[in-house]
Amino acid sequence: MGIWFTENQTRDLSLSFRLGKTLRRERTPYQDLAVVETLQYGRMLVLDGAVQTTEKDEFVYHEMITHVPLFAHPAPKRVLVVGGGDGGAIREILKHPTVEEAVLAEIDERVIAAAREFLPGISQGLSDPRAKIMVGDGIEHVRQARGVYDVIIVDSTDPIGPAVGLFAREFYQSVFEALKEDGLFVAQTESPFLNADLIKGVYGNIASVFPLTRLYLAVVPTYPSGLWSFTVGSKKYAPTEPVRQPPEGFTSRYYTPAIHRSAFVLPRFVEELIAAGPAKDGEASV
Ligand code: AG3
Repeated sequence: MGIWFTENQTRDLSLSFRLGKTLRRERTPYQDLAVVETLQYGRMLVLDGAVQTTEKDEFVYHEMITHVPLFAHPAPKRVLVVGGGDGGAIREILKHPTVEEAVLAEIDERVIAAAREFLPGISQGLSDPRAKIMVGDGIEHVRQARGVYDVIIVDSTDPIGPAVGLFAREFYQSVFEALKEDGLFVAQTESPFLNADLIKGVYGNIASVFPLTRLYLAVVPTYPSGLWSFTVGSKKYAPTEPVRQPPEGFTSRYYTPAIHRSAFVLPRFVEELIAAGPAKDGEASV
């Protein structure tokens, strides 16, 4: 039978992976961290029992959380990733030649260290000269930044533990102020099957701060339900259309300009989830 890792995705649903070696297991100041070999999906990073990324399906999430907002912007130069210490989002951002600086604000230095050591294909971008790594509280960093970023990407864990504040309206207000006048941002916003109330609340919160709010979907097999959502808040550019062609030499495995457009085409039940409009005070689920 071997050894299995099981993520309890809800009280009533689990996903199990047969394991090879456990490469790292530690209690960091913020969370329980593990890097394990799975036989199905390659190496996997787990934080507080929740699958963060695997070698075999990380490309979907990292390409979609970055290239959708970046190709909606005519010339992104300064990009911030909040969370995302594995470096996958940074690797993708650096595929855009307009980008001069890709800043990573990760609270847990041990995540960066584990990714550098055991997930080199994901973390490779962290050693690029255009990548700037800041170990610290992303909420504080965003609060102190004013009108400096073209794109902000919130690559957080689930809204429990250290990430709770990243789903709150006050945070989206700080994100708005940290962006340039034509900036846009995206946050990973969980599964429409399993986190409907969260999506409703977050969508409403973002829509109460940004003039343009849109939600898009991608398939991430190792995340709960496999159908994952991302929510964009934009000051000026419609996020639904790429405004540039992929640059010379650009490679991707999931993202294409057609996928960009189609990701915003939503199933009826997801449309209905976000149709309610901005949540009233006290109504947001977080
Ligand atoms: N961050 C989103 C992971 C959420 C998955 N949730 C779960 N397994 N319960 C991924 C970070 C990758 N850079």
